[in-house]
Amino acid sequence: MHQLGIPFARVEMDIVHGATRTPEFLAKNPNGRIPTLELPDGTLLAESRAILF
Ligand SMILES: N[C@@H](CCC(=O)N[C@@H](CS)C(=O)NCC(=O)O)C(=O)O
Repeated sequence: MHQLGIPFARVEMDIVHGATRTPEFLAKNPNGRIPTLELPDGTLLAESRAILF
């Protein structure tokens, strides 16, 4: 996204302490993993290769 000049906000997730296993995060990505990309319209994308594509 840096290379394409697409603005974004990066949110640090403390995976060691379960930040990606909370109900709030699992509602965004049921796999409970990062990266997870949230678009301005609320669309959510998981899986790094899918996000890159
Ligand atoms: N296949 C996934 C793998 C993602 C993945 O394993 N992410 C790790 C961090 S690198 C993670 O979220 N681990 C937290 C956990 O499993 O609770 C992708 O390429 O996006």
